[in-house]
Amino acid sequence: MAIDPNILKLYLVTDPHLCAQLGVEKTVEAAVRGGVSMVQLRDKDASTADRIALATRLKPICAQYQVPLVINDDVEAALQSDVDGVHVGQGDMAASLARTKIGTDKILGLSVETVEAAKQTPSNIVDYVGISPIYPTPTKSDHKPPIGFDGLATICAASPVYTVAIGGLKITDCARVMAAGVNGMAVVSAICGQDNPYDAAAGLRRSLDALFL
Ligand code: TZP
Ligand code: MG
Repeated sequence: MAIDPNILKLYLVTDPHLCAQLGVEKTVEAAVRGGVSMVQLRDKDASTADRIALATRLKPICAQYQVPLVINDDVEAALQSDVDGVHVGQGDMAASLARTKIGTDKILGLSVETVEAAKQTPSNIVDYVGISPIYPTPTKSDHKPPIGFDGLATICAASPVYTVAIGGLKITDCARVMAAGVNGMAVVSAICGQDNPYDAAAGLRRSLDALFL
């Protein structure tokens, strides 16, 4: 519990398909070198054993840059690989149960798509919420209706915990994302699958740092 909100500034969520050419490990390595502040291993189709294996390879890469690594959805994989935490959605394991399983020291993130869900977020259990989707995005097939920047600001204001925005965000969105009041910006395709993930991450980080002055 009690995270430093700066870890949310530039949050990379991985996608094995978008990263296929370079691979997830090399993409993450380039991204953390470029200035990503947090990484979420997200692979909807992998087994828990696969996630543990990949997380175990990503851990030293992230640790070298003091970048927290969390796993999407899979509390068991997060526990067994001893990463920094877990991120759950509204339809996944209940946040309270996830917290009980991971203990008080690990990071717990929760996805919220509505003001109601944000308001109901237990601030003694959840460290941050991921608010989505800002735009429609092909990266997540089952996403909820896009909320835009006004929706983002409204949900952010209703959230009792730190916040990060996600869904179709590109470098050109940095100013509008941060103006909505969130602590950071999460991206998949703006880094994964880019010709040069290092340049993509570094560019995003420069834009965000310029707004944090
Ligand atoms: N959760 C809500 S939208 C999304 C996730 C994982 C995908 C975001 O991907 P991209 O490529 O940054 O639009
Ligand atoms: Mg989920």
